[in-house]
Amino acid sequence: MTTRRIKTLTQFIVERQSQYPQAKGALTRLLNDLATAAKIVNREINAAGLVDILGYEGTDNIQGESQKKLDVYANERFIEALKGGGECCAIASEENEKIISFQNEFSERGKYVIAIDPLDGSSNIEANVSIGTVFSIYRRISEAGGGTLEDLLQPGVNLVAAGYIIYGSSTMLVYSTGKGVNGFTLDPSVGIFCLSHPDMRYPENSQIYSINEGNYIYFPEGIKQYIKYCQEDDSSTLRPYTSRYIGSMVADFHRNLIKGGIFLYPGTTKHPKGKLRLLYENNPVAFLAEQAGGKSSDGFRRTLEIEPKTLHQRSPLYIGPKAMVEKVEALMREFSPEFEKQ
Ligand code: AHM
Ligand code: MG
Repeated sequence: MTTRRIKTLTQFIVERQSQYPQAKGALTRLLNDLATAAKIVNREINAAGLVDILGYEGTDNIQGESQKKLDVYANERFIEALKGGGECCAIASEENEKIISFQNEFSERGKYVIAIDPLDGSSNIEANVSIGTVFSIYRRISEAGGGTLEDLLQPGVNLVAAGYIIYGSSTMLVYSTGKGVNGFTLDPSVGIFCLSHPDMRYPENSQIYSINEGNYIYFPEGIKQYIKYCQEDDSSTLRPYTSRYIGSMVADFHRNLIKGGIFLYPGTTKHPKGKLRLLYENNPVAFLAEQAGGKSSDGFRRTLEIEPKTLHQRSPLYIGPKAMVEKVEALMREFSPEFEKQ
């Protein structure tokens, strides 16, 4: 019987770091801080059915959406871990209107800032459906002290690393530092993330499309055309595609990365910029998609090149294998050019 050697997340990032003699281990520690918070959040999510933690917290987040207790809990755990870890000097979170700048004994040392959605897809919590945490890591551009808004309003092309944690039938941490995408599954018996999905790439033959078709009536004509395209019969291009939509962006993205598919959250006639937030939802997955051989776009522009103007700005998202995203872009240019200016 042969046994495969287990590689833990910590071993993996230390090994990677040793390839860069100038690296001082700050990013390694930062990723470890995120992994630690993820394990605590994971424990709470798993226990959510058992303890009285489900339900509305009673406060609204800055988007006017009701927060659930677990959103608040996850937000606190990630902030706490990052603040205590000392490598991060500011955080932008979906749950906080303004940035949280760390003015503490570490703020001189912290070289990085993080934009995070601590619990994405939270409307799925009560239904025991997969949810996630998604994060972007940038190098600070301000000189010293606590991080600033300017540090966080960087375009995705400046990302140093990005990733997500998916709390699903198993819990996984997937991340990239710009050298491919690697996935680690949490072994709950010992509380350690182990490398399970090395060098993740979109598969050759992709045939899934993921979109909330309930909003069809408000979609740009280009997207209506794309949905029609997905549903046509053409065996040479593996159509009709299969439709899959969880309603948790992290989980939809993760499934599509493994099985091959495009995720779409369009701008609509009611909300031309769509729903998802550029800094802590679109950019991190766009970074991962590109690292996995795919593409991400707002229909006209590469997601990572969009210049952020505000912390919580929204942007349409079309993300997946290159050919699929390019088909959407072609149809948007042909049928909905007015959305380029939105
Ligand atoms: P949230 O951050 O408030 O949880 O909202 C983001 C979520 C995404 O995970 C998901 O893709 C999308 O909202 C689903 O929206 P809709 O219900 O409009 O399809
Ligand atoms: Mg959220």
